[in-house]
Amino acid sequence: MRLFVALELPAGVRRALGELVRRLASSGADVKWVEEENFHLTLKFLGEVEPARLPRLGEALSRVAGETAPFRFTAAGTGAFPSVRRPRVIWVGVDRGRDGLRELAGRVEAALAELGFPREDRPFTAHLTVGRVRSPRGGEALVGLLSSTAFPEREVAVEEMVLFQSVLGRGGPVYTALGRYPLGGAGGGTGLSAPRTG
Ligand code: 2AM
Repeated sequence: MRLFVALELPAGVRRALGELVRRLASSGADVKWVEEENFHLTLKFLGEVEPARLPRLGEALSRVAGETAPFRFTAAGTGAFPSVRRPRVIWVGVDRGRDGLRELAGRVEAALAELGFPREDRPFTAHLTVGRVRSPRGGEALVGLLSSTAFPEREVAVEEMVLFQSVLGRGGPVYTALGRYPLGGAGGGTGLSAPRTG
């Protein structure tokens, strides 16, 4: 199963990201834009995972979430990796709350490293991916729009982490929440790590 750990975004923020995508897409550039229901903030990409590892994975995520107090971040501004002039991944950035996100991602990484999941070789940079460039076609118009299009600040309350399964298909990926892990010790999470009995 192809898995990743992420934060969901409220519908209002996803709508605002969808509007941004419509504006950027008017460039006609060859970009695979993220569907409105799919916007999220990735904390850790796991890749292919044996289903037998799910219970321990759920326990680890539940523990990390329980040890982390809820916090807020703001999404603001647009940018691209590796740079706005040579965009490959187009994103909306994080302004306030960046440290909290980095810390949470670091705890997830450390807990999963104990279970044998490899660490990232790149440092964590909080971002909300809105599109992935497929070819250079229309790139100039896109670069122009990227530098002139703002994404006004939006606040997001982080109250739970979500373990998602990603199924890749012709129409794009379909993400399904396998487990939800409330922050701040509000319980053992739902889904994979339902409270144990006995
Ligand atoms: P992103 O964080 O830049 O959006 C599901 O595929 C999520 O995991 C995506 O949001 C994606 O990038 C993130 N991700 C991180 N590393 C990945 C990789 N090597 N392959 C696919 N997705 C990856």
